[in-house]
Amino acid sequence: MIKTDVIAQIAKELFLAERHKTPVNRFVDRYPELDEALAYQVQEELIEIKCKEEQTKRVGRKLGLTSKAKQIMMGVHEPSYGVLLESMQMFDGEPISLSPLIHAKAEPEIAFIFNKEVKGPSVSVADVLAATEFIAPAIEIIDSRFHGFSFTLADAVADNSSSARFIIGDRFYAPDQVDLKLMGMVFKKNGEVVSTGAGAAVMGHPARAVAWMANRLYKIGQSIKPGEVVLSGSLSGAVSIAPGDQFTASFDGIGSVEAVFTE
Ligand code: OOG
Ligand code: MG
Repeated sequence: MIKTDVIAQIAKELFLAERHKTPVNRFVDRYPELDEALAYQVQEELIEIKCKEEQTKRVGRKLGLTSKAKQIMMGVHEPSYGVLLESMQMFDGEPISLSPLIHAKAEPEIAFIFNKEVKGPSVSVADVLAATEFIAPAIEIIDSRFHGFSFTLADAVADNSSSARFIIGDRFYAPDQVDLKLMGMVFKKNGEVVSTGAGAAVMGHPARAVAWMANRLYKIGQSIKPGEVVLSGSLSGAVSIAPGDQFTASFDGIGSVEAVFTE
């Protein structure tokens, strides 16, 4: 099969897997040519389809697999990134329906909101912070379109890094108000602590993950744009969700964000 056909085929299958809530098998076995570079092209195609079919638009990006906890959990050794769409955004405390999702999991994350462009090739932690207008607590809801969350890095990249929904806390903070590296985090499910962590769990500093992505985006002629939001990746392992569950991610100095789930 020629490359453009492979890209179109995988993107279509992933789109339909999400729409019909029918998970698929990983693609690397069927398409050995699916490497990371090709997978990012599939992701672009998938986002194009979703924007058109769901009448939505891009609002930012997400990092994935930036913490050791997540890399060990998923058996990969490198981060990934994906696109956040307006249709994925939910509000703090707003009930989130699980019915469109296959096997959703929740992750505590730190969100960055930019008011300047962040463009590679040599973006540093300081550059990211200088372009950040606000940071805020966030919860990401991931949902792999692969059976049992079983995938290689390339598969997950094609699947837009398992993006499904995200919630950003209502209160925004200037990035210099806190030490993002040392910032403590407590993640609770139904009032019980399910994980704890610090900002440094994300590649030593959450802004380092964002810098990594900006430098990767540069290689394909892209950048983080002013106004975009970036989720810097989970500080701990992802936690399964059932209807009725309530999650709170609390961060030292920037408050908390809540996610509640219904059928
Ligand atoms: C990939 C996405 C991981 C994170 O924050 O690490 C991710 C996955 O584990 O399905 O969003
Ligand atoms: Mg995440």
